[in-house]
Amino acid sequence: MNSNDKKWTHLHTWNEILSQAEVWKGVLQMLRRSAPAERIIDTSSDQQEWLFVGCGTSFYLAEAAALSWTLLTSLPARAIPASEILLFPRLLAADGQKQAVVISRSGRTSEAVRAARVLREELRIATLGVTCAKSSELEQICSESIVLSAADENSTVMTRSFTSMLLCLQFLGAKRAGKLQFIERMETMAEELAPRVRTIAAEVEAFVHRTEFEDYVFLGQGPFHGIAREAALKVMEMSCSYSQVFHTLEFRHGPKAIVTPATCLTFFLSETAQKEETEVLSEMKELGGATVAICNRAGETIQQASDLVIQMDTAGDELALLAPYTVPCQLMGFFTGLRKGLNPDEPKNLTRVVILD
Ligand code: F1P
Repeated sequence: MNSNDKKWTHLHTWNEILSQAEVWKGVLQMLRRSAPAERIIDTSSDQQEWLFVGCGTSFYLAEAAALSWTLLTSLPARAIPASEILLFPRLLAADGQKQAVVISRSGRTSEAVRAARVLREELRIATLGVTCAKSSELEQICSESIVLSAADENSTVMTRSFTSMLLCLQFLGAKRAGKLQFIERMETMAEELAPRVRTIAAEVEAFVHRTEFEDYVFLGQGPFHGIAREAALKVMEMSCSYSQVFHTLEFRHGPKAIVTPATCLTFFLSETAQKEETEVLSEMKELGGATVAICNRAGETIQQASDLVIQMDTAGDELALLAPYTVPCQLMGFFTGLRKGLNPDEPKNLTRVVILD
């Protein structure tokens, strides 16, 4: 039975997940001509600390973007939830120059908009808005904004908006660092992944239908930790399943106590630390957990220790793997939600935008 006969092909979330690689290609082409992107790079100085700000999925995006930024530019960067800026503004020590990036698909999330206003108007910090919505409050407040309207979604949960805004920030970091080869590698990755997304979807769908789990753990180091946090949120939002996140090697220090055959452990394997991360993967398999390895290319050890292996098999730089690594877990949340009789387009308890009084 092909996917056209399946009952979910009309869902916004399904079509938005499937469209990602094509949207990435368009976003990267647009950024090559983006005047705001040029201005931000030209006006930022070398002494700045970069603050990446968001809520929910957009905060986990901020985490992946901040570590990507430092690895690309060698500049200090950190991610902070918008709420922390509002509740504990003294966390933003006054010392040193800062540049802020506020991320919000809708550009309307109350905490994100309020944080942008505090940053720009009270703390006098230059603030870039990154959003998918046209003419938003965020865009009106920020000194510069990049609007990725092609990545916007009808769905409540964020999928292609997450990966596209992440690629946008990695593009800016590479541009800031003069690493134009990295931009070409992102473009190559998007070209190579476009024909593979449906295959990955079929692999994840089959895995979800042959297994059933009580809880989920997502493990990643370095910039992959932000991806692990987003993966956990996708599974929580779309399937109402209990998910936890740890730095991969941290899982040995106590949390592994929870491992049973009903625990699904997903490993986001970096290139830098793949040996050490794969050792944890093998140990958790020996403990009896169910294991999923998301990697670029899987050697024999990874294959033997995994119940499911999703390989990207792309020539891209390690940081170019962050966006495609997110796709299998968007699909894990999607298919697990369907199997539990839920509708990923209408996630329980959630609204598309959190607006506070
Ligand atoms: C942020 C967010 C999403 C979440 C839900 C509610 O939205 O928290 O991460 O999945 O849709 O809104 P935004 O600020 O990026 O528009």
